[in-house]
Amino acid sequence: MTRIANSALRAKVTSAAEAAAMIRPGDTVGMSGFTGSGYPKAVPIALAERIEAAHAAGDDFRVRVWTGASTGPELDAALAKVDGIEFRLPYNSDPIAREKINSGKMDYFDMHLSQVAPMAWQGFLGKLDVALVEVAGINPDGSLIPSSSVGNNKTWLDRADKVILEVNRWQSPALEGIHDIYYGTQLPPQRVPIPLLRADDRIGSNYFTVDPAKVVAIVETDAPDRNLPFSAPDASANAIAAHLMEFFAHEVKVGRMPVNLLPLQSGVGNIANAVLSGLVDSPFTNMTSFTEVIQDGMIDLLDTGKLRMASATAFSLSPEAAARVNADMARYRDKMILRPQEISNHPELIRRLGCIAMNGLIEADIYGNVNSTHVMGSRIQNGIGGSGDFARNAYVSIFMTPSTAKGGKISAIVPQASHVDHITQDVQVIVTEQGLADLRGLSPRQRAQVIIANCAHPTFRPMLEDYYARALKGSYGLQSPSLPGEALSWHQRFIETGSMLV
Ligand code: 0RQ
Repeated sequence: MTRIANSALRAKVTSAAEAAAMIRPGDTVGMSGFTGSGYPKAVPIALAERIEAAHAAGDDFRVRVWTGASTGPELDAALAKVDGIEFRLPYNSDPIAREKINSGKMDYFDMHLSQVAPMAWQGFLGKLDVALVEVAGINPDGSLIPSSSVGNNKTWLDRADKVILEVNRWQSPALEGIHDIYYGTQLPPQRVPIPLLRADDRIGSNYFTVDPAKVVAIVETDAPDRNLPFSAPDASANAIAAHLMEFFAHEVKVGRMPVNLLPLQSGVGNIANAVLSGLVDSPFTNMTSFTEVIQDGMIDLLDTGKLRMASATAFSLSPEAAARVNADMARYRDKMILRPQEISNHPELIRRLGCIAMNGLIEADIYGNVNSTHVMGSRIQNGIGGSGDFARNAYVSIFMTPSTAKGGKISAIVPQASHVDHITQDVQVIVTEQGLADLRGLSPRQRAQVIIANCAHPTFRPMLEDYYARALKGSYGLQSPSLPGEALSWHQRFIETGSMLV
């Protein structure tokens, strides 16, 4: 049965190939999709086929792609494989697109996720030609039932000249009512406070509105969201989770956090998911989350009743968890809210609610500068995503990582970060399987001692101690002692020998 209840819009149903034919070379296309959910699944593949045929005929055909965050293989991989993406923002985790970016074939603008919609409205990103958005259904009045992610869809639908919709029957009809689409954002000088005081407040509508005259094509699909499964927590992830549970208990004991903690934000990746699993066995109850993605671990927490509600912009579920949640959406719907990412990640709201931010890192230096994005300072892994939105504005900003990477050849704690996403002021706690460094109120020299002692792997700790001792003697200044000629030599050694070890 069709999910398009508006007859005028139903008349616009067409094939994916015909819809893709409406996208021109050089167009900027705002696509739905956030961490493998709610992305269009048919038109990008048809567009990739068109691009491949154009390239075979010797024609240049590439598009500029804006999304919410990462998407699925039918979008990023399909288009990247045929060299169809000229420019991409604001976040990518697809391996094929990553390879194109790192080989210089694709331009990538890695942005704070909360800033994408405002910058689009401010006109800083250029013109948006087409919105290509997956929805779960269309109401008789033409309003749209959002899908399993909200992302920047409201902004794409409002800003684009043309709109192409994919109506996906695979999405649970019970998604209707889970969304909270806030239409009150303004540009300065008209901007007003956002009236959200608690993580579970609803301040908007269940639906998107769209000008029906802009809708040029509608494609019906029946295809699952495709997220990668999480790996089961290993000993290292469990140790990190245990250190954090101890930290939370201590914060409650000394009166710096309430017994049900504060709204949790949990980043992408296996470690973040493992920490959520750690909270399942914790004494904390009646928790809330104000975050950007709902992962498997958060579903487990909701199932135990320890988490009362989760606010986010998207699901980021393994295939098993997605099937489980989809089958029972009517029950989960009352405990979840999906918002536009400019609201889920809004600095004003994160600061007001006092979120506990927990994000992954690639490397941290001995002063607590964090690199979340660039391996060896130059090769993009994913992007900053929402980590900056949360880290700078959180009540307490926590970063976590195993102390080594690539089978122990790389230390996650280094003399100097090879790229900095989060400056020391935005990093209050670092935790590895070795231990936790509480950096609040510490000077750079005090931070260095705690980070080396508590977080570094025993193999690399003496090397860091040796570097720091020599920096204390030979540094140009002693606020943050450093030896510039040596500080990045660990990275250079890895590039040359495949290991940071001497
Ligand atoms: O590489 O996939 O080739 O094995 O990085 O690392 O250990 O699986 O860790 O899944 O927790 O991801 C920072 C990438 C951590 C993530 C990062 C290599 C490692 C592996 C993944 P392989 P792990 P996680 C809001 C929050 C930025 C965005 C963010 C991230 C791969 O947390 O993208 O926080 N964060 N968003 O081997 C070389 C090192 C390394 C390293 C790890 N020091 N050197 N390689 N790796 N450390 C949510 C959103 O924004 C949507």
